[in-house]
Amino acid sequence: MTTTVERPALSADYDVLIVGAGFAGMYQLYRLRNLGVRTAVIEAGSDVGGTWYWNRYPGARCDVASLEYSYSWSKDVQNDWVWSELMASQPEIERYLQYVVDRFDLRRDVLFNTRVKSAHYDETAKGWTLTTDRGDTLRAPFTIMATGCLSAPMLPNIPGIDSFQGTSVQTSLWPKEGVELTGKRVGIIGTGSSAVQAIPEIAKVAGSLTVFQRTPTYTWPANNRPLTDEDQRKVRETYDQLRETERNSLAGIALGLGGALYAAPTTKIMDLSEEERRAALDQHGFAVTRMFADVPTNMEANSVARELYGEMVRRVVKDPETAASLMPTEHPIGCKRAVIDTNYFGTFNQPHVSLVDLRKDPIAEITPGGIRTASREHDLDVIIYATGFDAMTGALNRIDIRGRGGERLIEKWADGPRNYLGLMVEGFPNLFTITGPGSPSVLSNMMVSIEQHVDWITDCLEHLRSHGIETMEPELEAEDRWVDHVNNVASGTMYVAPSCHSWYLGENVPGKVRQFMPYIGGVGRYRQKCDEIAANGYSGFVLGKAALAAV
Ligand code: NA7
Repeated sequence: MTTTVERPALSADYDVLIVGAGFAGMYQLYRLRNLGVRTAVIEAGSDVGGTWYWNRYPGARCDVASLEYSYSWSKDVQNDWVWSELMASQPEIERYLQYVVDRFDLRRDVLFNTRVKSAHYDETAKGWTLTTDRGDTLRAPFTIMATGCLSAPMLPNIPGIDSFQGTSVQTSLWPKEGVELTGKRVGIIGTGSSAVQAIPEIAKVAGSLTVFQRTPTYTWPANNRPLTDEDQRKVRETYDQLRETERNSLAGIALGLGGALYAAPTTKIMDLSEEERRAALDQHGFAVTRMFADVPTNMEANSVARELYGEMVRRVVKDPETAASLMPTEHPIGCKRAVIDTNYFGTFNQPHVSLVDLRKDPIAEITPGGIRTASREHDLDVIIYATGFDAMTGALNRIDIRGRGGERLIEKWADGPRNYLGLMVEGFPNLFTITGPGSPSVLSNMMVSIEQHVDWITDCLEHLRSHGIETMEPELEAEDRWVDHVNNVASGTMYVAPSCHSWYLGENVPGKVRQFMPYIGGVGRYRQKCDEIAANGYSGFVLGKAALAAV
């Protein structure tokens, strides 16, 4: 159920402002309301959902099992909500959040259809002033950015992009009313996760589908399926234990319901003979390239896995030229975020689906009638841009955020994001970032990381209140140490291999400095560090008036 809400009247007395009404913003609101903290949430969309509000393209689906990609903080919700599939689709996830929000009456504190334009720290008032595109000015001592990691959509800079006379649409800004694709000549630019999910679904209805691919993608079968009563019963019996395992795990995932995709490998591909590798390929298909411990760490093992992957692509895709184009050759397995799919490669066997390999035949321009590549014009009715996001920092940098002395966050982060624990930035007191760069965030089950951050921030705010502390920000040294630590744990992994270019490294955004942004140390280890720091009286942070005056 989606309830239309009146815009709540603004107050002059907020304690905390939250930006974003996705899963993070809604749980944060719930926690703060229970503490009696006066809170408003500002949200650009017309309803809750965040990522799951904006990304409603055909085939949009979560890649973590629904029984795990769900709130753990309400036993009632956990017991009452029944997921229909192993991995939930966007409509189901959106319905779930709406159900939670209705159940706890959370909408009444949200200003929908309102985008935050600026957030400035006022040193005299010791608080934040936010302005919006609706002309609002809101003030509060604390601001929490729940703005998401993949929420600043990117449009490519292609000549003629505005000249197209047909329908142009971005997967990340898919209209609620849908897009008419039936029988149409559809072109899609991009082959990242969004496109890989959308392509098989669009092919079911489009008259023709042309995929414009710059970089081929490693993708693994999702093996999605309806959840059985037995699945549900098993998980419900041990839910508490399961959630605890998630919290102390590497990626916030405990069940491994996705099969080999989520199992922690122990054996090494380099220990297998050629015959054994082939046998494994015959038995497990694409999954074989995710089943060995040395593939993510050893380039030779990675090359072996890539050969097997190529063999699988050739087995599925009938046209040899298309198969060759679909096989990633330039980057190792494990460099980019793992994509999962349902019949992605098989879709290219359909006669009305074609692939344009932009490495051989680059886009020259968008024309009124379609897309012109170096070799020819492709006439289209619809162009879909599945061209990604300015990840992790984009949503923050698109707001004019200024801290002490008017310092701009975008300038502080000109050489890459710097913060402490991914939670707070030196020079920007009383500003929290949920799942910010430098935290496990996109390398984990987001729900686990969101809950951990919200709980930590809420405990922190309680601590500040009960100790009469007005301001909090990281020490510069603590921030520097954390940034070094984040970089050190990533070094030596495929994520930062010289041949790897990914949105984790910010390399999809022109001018963005190459820096591995998420924390790869694991959610369990990270939680432990955050808890230790809190238990030590928030070591590494400067607390209170007197200390700040000396900064
Ligand atoms: P991604 O994974 O960043 O994919 C974007 C795709 O768009 C990728 O294939 C890009 O190719 C392509 N792209 C971007 N600009 C262009 C231009 N100018 N020409 C051609 N192709 C272009 O974004 P997604 O939305 O698919 O997925 C993001 C995350 O969301 C995903 O990892 C999940 O966590 C959920 P490139 O690789 O840059 O050559």
